[in-house]
Formats: sequence, C-alpha cells, structure tokens
Amino acid sequence: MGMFCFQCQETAGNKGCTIRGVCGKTEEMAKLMDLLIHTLKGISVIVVREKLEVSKLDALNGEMLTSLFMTITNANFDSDALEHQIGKMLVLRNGLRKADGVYPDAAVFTVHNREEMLQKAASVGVLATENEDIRSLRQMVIYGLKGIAAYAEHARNLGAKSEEISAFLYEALAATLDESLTADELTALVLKTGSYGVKVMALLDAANTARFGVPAITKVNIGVRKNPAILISGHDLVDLEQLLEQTKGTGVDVYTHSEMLPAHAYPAFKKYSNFVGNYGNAWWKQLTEFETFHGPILFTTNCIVPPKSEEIRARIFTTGVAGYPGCRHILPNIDGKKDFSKIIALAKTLPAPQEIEHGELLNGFAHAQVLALADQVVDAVKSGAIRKFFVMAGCDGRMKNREYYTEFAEKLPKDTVILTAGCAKYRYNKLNLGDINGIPRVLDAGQCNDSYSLVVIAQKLAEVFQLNSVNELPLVFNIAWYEQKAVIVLLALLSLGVKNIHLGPTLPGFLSPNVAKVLVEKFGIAGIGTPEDDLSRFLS
Ligand code: SF4
Ligand code: SF3
Repeated sequence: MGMFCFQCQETAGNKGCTIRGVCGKTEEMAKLMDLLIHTLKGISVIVVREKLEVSKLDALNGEMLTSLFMTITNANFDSDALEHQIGKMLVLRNGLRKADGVYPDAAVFTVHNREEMLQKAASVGVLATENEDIRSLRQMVIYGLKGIAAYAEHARNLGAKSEEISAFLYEALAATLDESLTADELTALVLKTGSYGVKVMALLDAANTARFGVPAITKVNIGVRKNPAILISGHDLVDLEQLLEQTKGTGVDVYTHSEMLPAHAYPAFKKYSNFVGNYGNAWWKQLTEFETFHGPILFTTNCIVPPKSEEIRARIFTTGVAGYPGCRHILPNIDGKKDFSKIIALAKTLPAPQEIEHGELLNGFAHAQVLALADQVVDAVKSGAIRKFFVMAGCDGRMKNREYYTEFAEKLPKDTVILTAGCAKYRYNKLNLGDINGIPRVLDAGQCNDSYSLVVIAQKLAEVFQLNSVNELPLVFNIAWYEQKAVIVLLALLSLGVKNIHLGPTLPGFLSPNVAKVLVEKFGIAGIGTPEDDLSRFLS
C-alpha cells in the first residue's frame, strides 16, 4: 500500500485514502506527514523520559505546534516544506538526547534526504499499529492533538503560551508509542486530550478578546465595492491585523473568506474602512469563488483546495503553516512582522471582485454577547417562545450528503434556535430563519475554536435553570465534522460530560467497530439519519 490516511471525514469509502487523498494529498506528502508525526513522538519520548523542563524548551514547544498543525487536512500541500520541517525537528531531537540514553526508534532513526525519508515513512504510518482498536484510539489522540496544536499556535501568535498544554502534547504523543497501554488507558487518554481541548480553546478565546476586544453583534456585508481587493482565509487574526494595517490608505480593500468571517465582530477591526465584508462561503466553494474574486488570496491556515488553474495559483499566497507548491509563501521577520507588500502590489493590478451575492449576515454571538442577552433568552425559554436549542457547530465540506444540514435547518420549527460556530454555518446562515422576540434563530459564535463560547453559554444556561448538567437543558448537539479541529471540539465536549451528540455526515472512519461501540454505549454518540426522522426524534 502506497499511503494510508483516514484522518478526515472525506476519507475514501470512509475507510482510508490509499492511493491519493480525496483532499488532493499525494502519497509523498502523506508519507512525509507520517514521518513528521513519528519524529514528534520520538522527541516527546525523550522529553518525558528525561523529565526535561518544558518551560526551557520554548522554541521546541513552538515547532511542535507548527509541525502538528502542518499535517491537518488541507493545511499544507508542499512536500518541500514538510521535508524541511522534518529536518528541523530531527536536529532539535538530536540535541535533546542523552548520549547514554536508550530510546525507541522514533528518537534515534536517521535519514539524510527525501528518498530515505520516504523509505523510513513506509514503516511508521498509521497501519504500523496492528491492533485496530489500539490504532483507532492512538489516532484519535493524535488527531485531537493536531486540533489542540492549531489553536495553541494561534494563541502563541498572540503571545499566549501555555507550558501546561505543551507538556500534555509531549505526554500524549509519547503515550502513543507506549505498547503497555491498554485500550481502557488509551480511552482515558482520549478524554484527557479532550480536557486539554477545553483549555486551549479558553486560552485562544482569552488571547483573541484581550487583543481584539470582545466580539459584538455585527452586520457583515456580503456584497462588493469597486476597488481592487485581497481575500483572506483561514483562522489567524494576527495575520488579518497585519494585512489591514498594511492595506489601509492604499486603495486596496480586504474581504474575509470562510472561517475568517467572524473577524468582523471584533471591535479592533472595525476601524479599518477598507475592511469591506465577507466574500463567498465555506472553504470548499473556493474553486468557483476565487475565480470571480479576481484579486489575490491569502491563506493563513487550512483549508486549501488544490487550485484549478495556473492563473488562480499565481494569485494565492500562503503564510504560517499553510503551503501549496507554486504559491508564494510569506515568512515572518524575526519580530513576527510579515511583509504583505507583494500581495498589495498584485491586488492593484487586478480587477475588483465580481459580486456573487449581496446583503448582510449577522455575526458576533460569542459568549459575552449572548450572556449579555441572557435575561431575554431565559425569558424566552421560560415563556415557551424558545422550545429547543440546536448546537450545529463544526465544519462544512463538499460532499452531497451535507445538504442534510441545510434541510435540517429549514425544517426546524420556528420556536427553535441554532447555536453555531465553525464553517458548518454556511449550510444555513443565509436562509433568513428570522428571530424569536428579537433573538435571531441562528446565533453564530464565530470560528470552530469559538465552540468554546457555545459551551460557556450552555453551562451558564444550566446554572440559571439550576440544572445539574448541560445534558438536562433543552439542547441537542447535531455536529458536523470534517477535519481534526472538529475532532478536538468533539473530544472537548465529551470530556465535559456532554452526552448524546449526533455526529455527521458520517461517523469517523478512524473509529474501529469496538471503539465506536464504546462511544455509543458510554456517551450516546450517534450518527445522523434523514432530516425528518432526526427532527421528530429530537423534538419528541
Ligand atoms: Fe484522505 Fe482526508 Fe487524509 Fe486527505 S486528509 S488523505 S482526504 S483521509
Ligand atoms: Fe472549517 Fe476547514 Fe473545519 Fe475551522 S475551515 S471549521 S473545515
């Protein structure tokens, strides 16, 4: 078998991509990612075994996050960048080892070039773990760690570092090489991973709001103006801030795409008169939306879709962990500043975006804003005006079966409210579902990491209604997943004791039948059916 990857919801046949990723990942990239993860495990074993002080490993802590984040679905398609990162991590790893230490393969193997890397990778991938249940649990931990790393990297870019989270990354990665761990112990580690998911989302939430202010209800324009423009995608708000600073007064407008939409709700970005609005929809629509946008596109993180034409590739720039061969990559200076002048210069030579829709979207219902409306919300629940809340957070994707989420939202009775976060929202955020006594029926908390806000809101409601847990609220979790950040959001919810989560459009291919059974029996996890059947079940 050339490659094996089953980390995302679109994995081939819901079993695994073995020839080429449905996402566009090549066998070479898949193997380099396997080797990178193997290297990180080796580093982690050394850190844990030698009891190295994580507080003294700042540069390594950062590179661990970057490495994990680079392997998230649709973040980096550049084999050169992956090879470079493996080389960097091997140098760091070798500097940590004790001369007389006895270590596992991951901590000692050597490779000198890409060919040797690919050879080595063939024996260290996902399938190297033969027992399918242990494999499933180990991978669930690793995918959760990738999600944690993504959020921790964004927080780190804002100066918010957590040694506690880094220490857990080392502990958990090392544990995935520990042959003595039983399935029960690994299941406990999966839940512990989830608890660190809560911590990292809280860390990022605090870092974002400390720097950019508390998100407030905001109407976001979805039409266009007549100026040349840059489209910014991904999740990194520091990159957005630098782009807005550098474009102000240049005559070049800035629009958000996909997961960058929630940026409009932060007070810090409202002062930029060239920050026009959001263009388009979820990540996978980029294939057509980048054509009509006309201007350059900056990817700050996942999700990249391999561009259809050379013309579009020439307009795509990447930064941070994102990468695509042939697209220009922007590195930070030593002080973290990025020079976006090439993007701005290119924008000036290109036509303004073509309008594909017009109107406004309502945004900014993160926890502080919703809690400010708490009295109104509680009254609406008490009077029966709101019968039920549906948490429909997570990811969108290109598969046809995701039409379920649009239909589901359309069919929801008018006395129900959707709480959303992540790019899943694009399946229903333009449906004009109306409001209940002034409370919009779609409350959008922000990016996928802002699922944390939904947890805070749910916990607050449970407190107000004097309930023992959020499971007693009139609240249904109907989550859509695609990549590994959604995995950590799911694990975070499980670690908080949330039960009966519905996960779709398909259950993860990385769940072995036994592991799936545990999730069903212990946590009431279930898939989805038809919108009609599910609605009657949820509302009964
Ligand atoms: Fe396949 Fe998803 Fe892995 Fe891409 S990330 S290779 S689509 S499982
Ligand atoms: Fe979306 Fe990629 Fe997951 Fe951040 S942008 S939620 S898929």
